[in-house]
This record gives sequence, C-alpha cells and structure tokens, in this order.
Amino acid sequence: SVHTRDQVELPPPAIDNRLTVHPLWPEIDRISTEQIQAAFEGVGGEIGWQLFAEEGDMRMYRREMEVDGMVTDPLKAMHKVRGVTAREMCHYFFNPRYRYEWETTLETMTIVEEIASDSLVFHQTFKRIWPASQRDALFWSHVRQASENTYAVTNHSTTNADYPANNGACIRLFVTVCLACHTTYPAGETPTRDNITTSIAYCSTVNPGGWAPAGVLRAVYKREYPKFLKRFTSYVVEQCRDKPIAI
Ligand code: 16C
Repeated sequence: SVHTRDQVELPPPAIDNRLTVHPLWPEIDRISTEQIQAAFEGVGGEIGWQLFAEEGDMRMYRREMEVDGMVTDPLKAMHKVRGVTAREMCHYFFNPRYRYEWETTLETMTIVEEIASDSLVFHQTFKRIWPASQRDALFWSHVRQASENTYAVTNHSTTNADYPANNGACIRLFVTVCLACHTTYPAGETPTRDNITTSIAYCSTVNPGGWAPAGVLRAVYKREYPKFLKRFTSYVVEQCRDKPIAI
C-alpha cells in the first residue's frame, strides 16, 4: 500500500519484532504494561493525591514523597485535547526530531541506541537549577498501541557502559514517565479533526539522584510540569492542524 513519509514514521500498531529479541525487552514490556495500567487509574478516590494545578481541562496531582531525604514526589496529570489523536500525541512525544521544539528543560539530547522503530535509548542533559548541580538522564523510550484508539509512551532510566553516571559535571537523575492517550468520537461517526477528543494521562516520578533543596525542587516542578503539558499539547494541535488525521 502507499504511505506518505509521515505515516510510515507514526507509532506502529504492533510491537516491532526487533524489540522482542533485544535484552531490554522483558523490562520494557513489564514496566510499560504497569505504567499504562497505572496511568488510566483515577486519582479521585485514592488517598494522598493533592491537586496542585488546574487550568481548563488540565488537572495536576502530586503525592509528597521522600527517599533518603530526596524529594521524589510522584506526579499525575490529566488533560483533554480536541482535534488530535492518541497516536499523533504519542508520535510527537516519542520522536526525537520534534523534542527541542516543545521540551524547554533540555540542554542536550543524544540517541544512544536505536533498538527498533518503537524503542530508543536517550542520553539527555537538562538546564541547571540553581543552586543544585546540573543533571543528566539515560533512559529507554518505548511507544505502543495499548488497545483500540489508545497509545502510550513509557520512558524509564537504564544504564550503558559508554555513558557512566556521575563522572563529569552532571549528577545522574532517575526517571519513570508515562504518557498514555485515549481517543474517543461519537458512535457511528467517522473520526475527523472536528469530532475527536483525546484524554491524556501523564505520570512522572523523578529521583534527583543527589542532593537538591526540597523547596526549590517543588517550586520548580510546580511551575515546569504545567508549562510542559500546555506547551506540548498545543504544539501537537498546531502540528496536526492541516495534516490528514492518523487514527
Ligand atoms: O516527560 C518529559 N520529557 C521527556 C522527554 O524529554 C522525558 C524527560 C524526562 C526527564 C524529566 C526530568 C527533568 C528534570 C529537569 C531538571 C531541570 C529543569 C530545568 C527547569 C528550567 C530552569 O520523559 C517532560 C518533562 C517535563 C519536566 C518538568 C520538570 C520536572 C522537574 C522535576 C524535578 C527535577 C529534579 C532535578 C534536581 C535538580
């Protein structure tokens, strides 16, 4: 069949065979499955989730948590976006080509390994937060179709001998992130930009990996997470505006 360049690069509807023979496959599959399931669980009835940001359809919750004196507050955000699909959302979040256009905390990004069309390993350095040391991260990133009209990207820290932790200016942080998206449209209708809505669940846990002042860290994430989710979702809406819909 005929595909445009863009369609070929969209997240594949099935797991890429090259991933299933890679040593990271069991971990990638297990953590992605767990994260996607947790992302779609509500926050309403659960204890401990505190709302800290709300704007339009966006709600952000956190749970205060410390590990060895370091703030590791889990974050959970919910949002609803009209006019773009779950697959499109995940395409722009996963594909490194677009990352500098929406990710404002980045200093550098390197692709360490291309495991398969749906799985990459990244090394990233982030802007320094005064007065803490600069941070870097090394993580795999995997995009998959989770069920009908549902796609998700999971990012999780890993190791690589060519990228040792804490041997230069940066302290290595540890991250587990999941962006899970589900698209709906009225029963019996054909999906178009005018009748689709995508529900987004974004979950993130960052362990700073070394000392960072708790007050500064909480102030930074309270500002940066809402900024990220608003900027990223409006970026995707803008990118998709005049393109054919990819369900
Ligand atoms: O999920 C996001 N981005 C993905 C693609 O890049 C990927 C990234 C995960 C890394 C998340 C850790 C970011 C740490 C940034 C530290 C520097 C912030 C600089 C602020 C500007 C002055 O999954 C979107 C990620 C949105 C991140 C929001 C910021 C969260 C801060 C959390 C606390 C970091 C502790 C750092 C200790 C000094």
